[in-house]
Amino acid sequence: LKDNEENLAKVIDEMANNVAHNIPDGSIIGLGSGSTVAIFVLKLGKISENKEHIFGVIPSSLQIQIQAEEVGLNILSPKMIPSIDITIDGADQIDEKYNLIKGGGGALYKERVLLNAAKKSIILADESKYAKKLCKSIPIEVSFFARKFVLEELIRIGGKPILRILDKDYPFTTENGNLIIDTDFGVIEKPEILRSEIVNIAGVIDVGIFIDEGDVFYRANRNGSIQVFNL
Ligand code: A5P
Repeated sequence: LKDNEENLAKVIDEMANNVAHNIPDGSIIGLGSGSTVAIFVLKLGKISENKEHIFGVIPSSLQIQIQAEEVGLNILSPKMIPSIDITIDGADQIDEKYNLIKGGGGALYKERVLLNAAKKSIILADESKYAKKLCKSIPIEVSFFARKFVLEELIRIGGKPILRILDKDYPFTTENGNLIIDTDFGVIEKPEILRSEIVNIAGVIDVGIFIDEGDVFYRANRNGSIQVFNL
């Protein structure tokens, strides 16, 4: 099993490297969050080391901003968001229609903004993320004020909501100062409809179901292959 995981890690590394090398010089890049994007950031840092290649990046979280700063990337202000050329992001799950579950790290709100603003969005994931249908818990960002109301509404529409809690019972808070309610809906047959049902609950800031957000999907496989799906 360990060999298997090491193998997959190598393929993810290669995928991130390929994507980084294909980013045009001078691009303004939106950065999602998570471990896969962190590997991409490392590769981008390597490329820009020789100073011949300049990239500006706009991170979706402190997690990825710290990584980007470490490798010397040029961090741009959010006022540059309308000029993003490419956003690179990961995902928690991808269904066969390329709908996504995102928000495992709680960065869904800013990730959605960066994905929407970009001229082109690229999603990087390994084979474990790909599924026929979405079935993981959906991260839902809610205000503290509305949390109990939203929790009850989520139960009413058929979900099993759990407030995201850290060690020692501290609530997880997003960078926007909100809470996350992870909600299990079992196998999701109609992600678009479920998404709009949840978004319409007062107090919901954002929902980790992403429809039509990616243009290109990369898939790193254990057998060493890398697949690219252009939508
Ligand atoms: C962050 O909030 C999520 O949307 C990430 O895209 C997701 O958790 C992917 O992270 P990994 O690349 O670590 O799986």
